[in-house]
Amino acid sequence: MGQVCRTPEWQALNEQWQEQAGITLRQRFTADPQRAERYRLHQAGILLDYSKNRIDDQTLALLLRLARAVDLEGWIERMFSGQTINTTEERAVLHTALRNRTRQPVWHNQHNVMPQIHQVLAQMADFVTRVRTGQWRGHTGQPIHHIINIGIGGSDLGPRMVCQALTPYHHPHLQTHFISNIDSSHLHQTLKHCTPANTLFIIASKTFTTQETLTNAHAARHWLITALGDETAVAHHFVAISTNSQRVTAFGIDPANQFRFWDWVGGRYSLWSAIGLPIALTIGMEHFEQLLTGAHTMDQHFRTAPLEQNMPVILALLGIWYTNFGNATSHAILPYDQNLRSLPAYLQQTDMESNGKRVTRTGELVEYTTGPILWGAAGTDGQHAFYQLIHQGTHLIPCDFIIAANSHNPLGNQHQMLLANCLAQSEALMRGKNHQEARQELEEQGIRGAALEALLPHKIFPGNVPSNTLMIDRLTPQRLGALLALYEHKIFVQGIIWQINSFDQWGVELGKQLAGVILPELLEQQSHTEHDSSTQGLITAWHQLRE
Ligand code: G6Q
Repeated sequence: MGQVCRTPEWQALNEQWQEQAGITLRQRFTADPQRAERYRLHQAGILLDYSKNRIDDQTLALLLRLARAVDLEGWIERMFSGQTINTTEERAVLHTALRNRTRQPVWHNQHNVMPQIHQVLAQMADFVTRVRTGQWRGHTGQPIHHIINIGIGGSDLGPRMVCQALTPYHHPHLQTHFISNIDSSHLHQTLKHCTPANTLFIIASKTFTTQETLTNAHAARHWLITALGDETAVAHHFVAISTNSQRVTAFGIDPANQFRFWDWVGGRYSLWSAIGLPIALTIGMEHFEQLLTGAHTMDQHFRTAPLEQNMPVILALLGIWYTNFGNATSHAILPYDQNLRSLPAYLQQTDMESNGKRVTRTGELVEYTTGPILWGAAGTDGQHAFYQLIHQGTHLIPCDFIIAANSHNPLGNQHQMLLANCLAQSEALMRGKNHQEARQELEEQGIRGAALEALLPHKIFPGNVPSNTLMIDRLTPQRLGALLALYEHKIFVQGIIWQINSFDQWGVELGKQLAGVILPELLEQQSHTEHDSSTQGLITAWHQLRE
């Protein structure tokens, strides 16, 4: 079909943006008292209010036409049915099979993948029970109290964020830690809190070749053996999650302690697989399965709902509207929930690694903007930090507000205060404060004349900042599963519209190659090769500074 920006559907949206530019959100709400009811969806326990967006029925219809022009419905089916849609790695994309809670088979190369998924889930369930009940003993016969996941990127961010999000479900006697950084401070500062006899290491790596993970794993192994004085201790304190069992065995981990997953699970989509083992250990297998169920409910909705009523599709199209027609370059994720404070970092990887691409699936340079910069923080903290720029800066930043109706830890009126802040912010961003309102406010404060005129421009808020609000009843494993699947599918839809492959990550591979070139020079195992003067200068400076 050529580049999507050359289609009549794209052109029509361009014109629509220009025509609608003068209509503010405030005007839209005044003109239509039913607006909130019309632009609202409720699925998988998530209420999405998308009425505070710069849209009307015609804009939505045009966006949906664009989605149909790129055959979105066909691509959804291609993903769910295991076709090789990750073409640069020649892989299917089947993370949805990992949370398939039906008896329906899922085919990959004429082979039903469900039996192997169930087999690993059963292996996880058995292991989780043994660790959580204290039946699994360390080398010296003591139960496990510390679980340390060693992994990075997709083998770290998902489980780390989910464990934090589901803090109220934690086992009382198990503490879970995550080590990802090659910086030895990460390992050192974590091990300081752990006793070797009570510590279980999970080495999580799809490829089992990642420098950071393997280096930290070897250091952890050394720490354990030094403390317990016996190499055979490894069998009681190390398990691995990988697609590469040969390398895991070579590391010295007993095949009985290996948990498998498959190349059709992308790293950043892998928390639903055995990579979720630290989650299951921390919150229990039953809760882990509820997480899968929540995601599955969203999967079914995404696969079967008409595009007009399809929550991931609507969120994706709104993003396209601002990125490609409104020139927005970033998108803020604002959870009003302390336990979701790592959600922005997690979604940063899911979204930016998936859609941070500059060529189409067929290798042409794209002639339009693709994935936005995702960022954000827990809402109330953000209000005292960066919200200023969203309210009165010069960038258009669409926002997602996320809030649970009920707290796991109610205290006085604090949850109502949290909710009030969340709702007030999205309302203020939508309405703004116009010239007249700002003037009146200053007059009411007794400010007059030149002082008023000087202050007035600073007190005006343009408003018209678009936002979505996602509300759930409570942050349970099931709701979290649905929320994460919602964002995964949103990203997929945007990738299809941008005609890119959302499932490869060649940019990550580059980093993996480059570090290996300079290291031997720092270790002085190899004489210096040619570098640019900056890199060379920094290497020389390091040699001078090192103690
Ligand atoms: C995710 C990426 C990347 C990956 C890490 C860790 O989609 O591929 O973040 O997860 O580089 O890779 P391993 O799991 O192979 O160690």
